[in-house]
Amino acid sequence: MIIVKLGGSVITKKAIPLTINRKAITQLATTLKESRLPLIIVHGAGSFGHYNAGRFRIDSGGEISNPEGIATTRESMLRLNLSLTKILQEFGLNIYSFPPIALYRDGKLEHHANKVIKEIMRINLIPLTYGDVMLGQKGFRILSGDVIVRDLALLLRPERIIFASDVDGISQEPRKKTPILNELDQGMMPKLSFSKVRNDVTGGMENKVLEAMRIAGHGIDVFFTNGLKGDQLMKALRGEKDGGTVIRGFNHEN
Ligand code: IP8
Repeated sequence: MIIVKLGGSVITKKAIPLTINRKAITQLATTLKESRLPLIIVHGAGSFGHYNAGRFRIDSGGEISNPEGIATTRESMLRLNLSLTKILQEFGLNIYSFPPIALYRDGKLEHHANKVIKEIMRINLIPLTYGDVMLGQKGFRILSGDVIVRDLALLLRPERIIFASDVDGISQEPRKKTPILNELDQGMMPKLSFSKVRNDVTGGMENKVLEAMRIAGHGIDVFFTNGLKGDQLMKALRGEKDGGTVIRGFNHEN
């Protein structure tokens, strides 16, 4: 099983509020279908959820109590999820979509998520969930798709994780356009710099890399790949060379 995070930077037009990137989703759908791999898909918020969360000054920092902000952000995530589900379905990917609240209780991924996901996959359906505004241990919070990916990875122990965004991988200094790293390890973390992202309430690439390091610490390989480039994404899905930047799993526990 492989967990794929489809970043908002791929599936939406970042600069245009509430607009999907149909061309990119179509391309993604083709590659995912061709891969014939058992997938779990998590998607991000892009110019839907991040746009509305920004508008209502909601961020991932703490409890959110603005009902209009919650309702509007959530509605935009449902819209994005439906558009994505429809296109993936048109390409023959049989999606079973659900909000993350179906798997969480008190802000923690429930053990029963294991059974739910495995039952969905047993009959070749593809589980699809997404970053959302969700009831946590104390009130509503933004739950990033990256955190869902980490939680699912630790529970389900997939073969590998793919973070697909609009860049080819991780570079040491993106502002200076230094080359993409083939591999990244813990020791290199302090040397990395991240460019500031506008309209992102969950921490952008920096947060993704931190979550990825945590996942890799459980012995699972994590790839950062370009979801806009079919060949690169396919290599990452297959765990091959040139699939972007890889963080190799360490401290194998099994
Ligand atoms: O784009 C954020 O999810 P992410 C979810 O995966 C919302 O970090 C609602 C902004």
